[in-house]
Formats: sequence, structure tokens, C-alpha cells
Amino acid sequence: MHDTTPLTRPTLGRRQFLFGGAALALAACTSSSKSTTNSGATDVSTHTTDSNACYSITTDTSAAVLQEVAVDASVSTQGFNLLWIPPTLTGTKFDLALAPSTVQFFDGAPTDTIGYNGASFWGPTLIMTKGDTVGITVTNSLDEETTTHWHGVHLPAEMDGGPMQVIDPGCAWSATFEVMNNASTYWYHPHAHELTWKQLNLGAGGFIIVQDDIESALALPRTYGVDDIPLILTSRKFGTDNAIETTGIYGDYMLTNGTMSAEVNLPAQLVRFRILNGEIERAYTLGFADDRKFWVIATDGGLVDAPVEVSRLTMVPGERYEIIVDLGADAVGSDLTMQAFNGGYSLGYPGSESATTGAFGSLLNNTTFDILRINVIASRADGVTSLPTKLTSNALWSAADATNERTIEITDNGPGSPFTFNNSGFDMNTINERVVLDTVEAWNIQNGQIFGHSFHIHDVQFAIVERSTGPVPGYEKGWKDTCYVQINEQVTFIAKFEDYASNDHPFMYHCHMANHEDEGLMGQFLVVPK
Ligand SMILES: [Cu+2]
Repeated sequence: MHDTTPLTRPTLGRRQFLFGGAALALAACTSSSKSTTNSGATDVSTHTTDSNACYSITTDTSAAVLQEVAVDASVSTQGFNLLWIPPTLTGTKFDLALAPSTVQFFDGAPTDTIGYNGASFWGPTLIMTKGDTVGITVTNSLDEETTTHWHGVHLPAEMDGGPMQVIDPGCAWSATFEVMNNASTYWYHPHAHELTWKQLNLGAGGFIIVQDDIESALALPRTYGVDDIPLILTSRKFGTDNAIETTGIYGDYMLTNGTMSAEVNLPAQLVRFRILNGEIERAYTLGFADDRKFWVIATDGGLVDAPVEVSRLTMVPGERYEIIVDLGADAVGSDLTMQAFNGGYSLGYPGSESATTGAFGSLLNNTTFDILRINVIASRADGVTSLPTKLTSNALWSAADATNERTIEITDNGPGSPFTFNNSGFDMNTINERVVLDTVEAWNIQNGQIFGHSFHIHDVQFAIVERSTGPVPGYEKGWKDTCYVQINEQVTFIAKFEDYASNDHPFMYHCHMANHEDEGLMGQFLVVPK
């Protein structure tokens, strides 16, 4: 018996997905060139957002084709819904279109959402190969601006899809870059200035899976949707009209890949989950109801050297981990539940607030709740039954490698005021930090604040070398682009800023709690030429 908060919920309707082709004919529209004024601060660049060409997309025969994923439906349980697995797009030419959609989460009114390529909540999984040069065109079919950021991907700043690469309504934007990242699980999501929270909340985002030779050579589960399962974890709060509360911070209903009360049928063998905390603010301390051990095999930016055994795994918004769970000893017909063990934390842990209603309240706060029911089905002939003991050899940076150091402090201007970095809220016109190309730097992220945060930096993958609150957990000893910074903690990471320099196009660093980001907990840095 678990102390899961019982939820009173309406009968669930069938989810509706309408996959259609992207709109190919785009209306002419003006480019988004936002003039800015110099605020007079000492470290200010006056610049404009990148120009945004509107053009007609001609159908490219090499474009990746949407591949639907049929999930095993041999077992279904009363009161549960089969986990939706995002379809895949594989190749080097990707077309994405973000448009309004709806989901029938509840009886009665459908819930308005937004999604890519006809998906109603989250979008297709883009599968890329290290070494390929890819092109991605994003069409904005919303009635407001958006951007699409490739989270964790190392690329030129003007391809990053940050707040500067605005896609106006009815317009398209293209990014092209060489895939230089290690095999791991990355993601894409809107990053428009002060619209990230809203658009993420409504369902815009999706996975990017990068493959490479090292990972492909390992005997790991990698049959997508069968023994290699993508999981985007989030929760949402709904109004009486079934609408998603657009300023919701903590949801009342767990949505696993956008599926409420999700269950999945998995073979009795090793299975892999690629997990993204896609929340607005909530952390998840993952585990299984029977407290079984599982293994972390990859962090944000690649495999770890060897599988790291854990029974709990804390993830903050924006973080990804790949884990292996052994179902080999589970009887066919049995079930197992993945849960968030979020009870018992003191204030500062995102989701520890005890209120069930109000701005920071939620039915899922400060408790253990279910994420996914797993029904065990027969193993497959090609199933992986033993875990490799060695995965890769990461040459992670150490503190001794750093030749420059900077400190980013999380601050605020008094109770109730937005969080800021170094006492400055985000300003589109201000370059907060300048890093010289090819420098290995130590960044100290200091949080003397009243709440934990999720620090994310664009462009690089870093190595965490120190946490002031205790040892760096084994599962964090891999390449990272996002990390938990607990209340009253300093985290130091080391990163090399290489390959791409620009005096004009900045990268972002920010809290990945979308409400904090939109309210100003974000800064910009340039990687300048030597
Ligand atoms: Cu934050």
C-alpha cells in the first residue's frame, strides 16, 4: 500500500490525435527585427533579434517521414490509458509545425493544447546521428510568436532557437547544424521571451534522440516503443472548463507523455526508459513501488562510464536520464508502478509545498504519486537480458582544467519579487557574460535563496565537480547541461566553450523552471573569438 494521494477524477475519454502534414504555404509576413535601446549599463550590447525570413517551403523528398509507433495493447487495465509513444522522424531534414490542438482529457469540453506536427500534447521524436548535418524547419501556426530551442545540443548560437530567433505567426525558421553531441536523449521546446511557460504548459515540446557508434555497439535495449521507452514527465492543473491553467505551476494530474493514468506493456527483460522532466517547476524523485534497484546509463549529454545502481533518482525540470530496469524476474501478468517519491521533503524541494490549492498548491505536492503502471508481458527473442558493465570512457573536465572562473548568484529583491541572477533580471539588450572561445571555465552557481532551482546553460555539456551540500552523486558523473541547485547550495561545474564563437549571437543560461525563467531568472553570454 502506498501513500498515493487518491484523486477524484472524471472518466477519461479517448485521446485524440490528428496527424496531418505541415502547412506548406506560408503567408508573407514581416521579419521580426526588434529595435532595442541601450540601457546605459556598463556591459550592454545593442542588437536586434535575428531576422526571420518567411518563405514557401517546397516539399523536400529527403525529408524525414513521420513514423507512427504501434504500442502493445495486449493488456489493458480498467481506469488506465495506454501510454502514448511519440511518433519518430528519422533522417537529416526535419519539418516541424507548431499549431493549436485539443485533447479529450475529460468528459465534456476538450482541452485546448498546442503541439508539433499534429500531435496534441508533445511532438514527434527526432532521431539524429552524430556526424550528420541536419536541417530543421519550424513553421509557426500559432497566433503568437514562438521559437524552437534544441536543448542540450552544441551548435552555433544563431541556430540555437533561443529568444532571439523569433518565429512570427505564419512564418517559418530554419536551423542547420552538425550533430556533434554524444548519443543521448535531448529535447526541443519553445523558448520565446516570456512565452516559454505558457507554450510549454500547453504541450509544446518533444524528444531528440542522438545515436552514435559507441552507443550503437553496446548490447542495450533500443527498440523504440518496445523496450526503449521515451517518458516525458509533467503534470497539469485544469479549470472547471477543462482548460489547462495557463499560469499553473504544479499540476494536479500526472501526465506521462501527455497520457493521464498511463500504463504500458513491457517484456520481461531489461527495458530502457529515456526520461525527461518536462515540468514547469516540480522535481521528481523517481523510483519503483517495490523499491527495486535500477541503473542510470546516461545523463543529459551521453552515456556514463558504467551503469550506476540507484533506487531513487531526483530530476529537476529540463534534466534527462536514461535508466535500465530489469523485468527479467517479473512474472508475466504481474505489474509494477514507477512512482515519484516526493513526500517528506522540506521547503525548497520543488513540489514539497503542502498546499493542495492556490498558486503553489497541488494534489501531487509533498506526497508519493504514480507515474506509470507497467504490465509485464512475455519476453522477446531479441530481448537484452544482461547489462554491459562498461559503457564508455568520458574524459570529464576536472577543476584543475579550468583557467577561468565565474560566479552566478541566484538573488531576489525581497519576498515575493522574481528571482534574478546577480541582482539583474533578464534583459534582451544585456550581455551578462563574455567567454573567450576555447576556454575551460569553472562556473559556481550559488543559491542562498529560499527555493531550489534548475540551472541550465546552452551551448555546452559540463561536468559537475562540487556540491557544497555533499558528494556529487554517482549518477551525476557524466555530461550534463541542466542540474539541480538546492536551497543553500553552491554547485560548481566545468565546461569548455568551443567550436562556435560570435560577437553578435548570445547563448542563454537560466533556471529551467519555466515560470522562473519567464520572470527573469535568465542571462545571456557570448562566446567571443580569441
Ligand atoms: Cu528557478
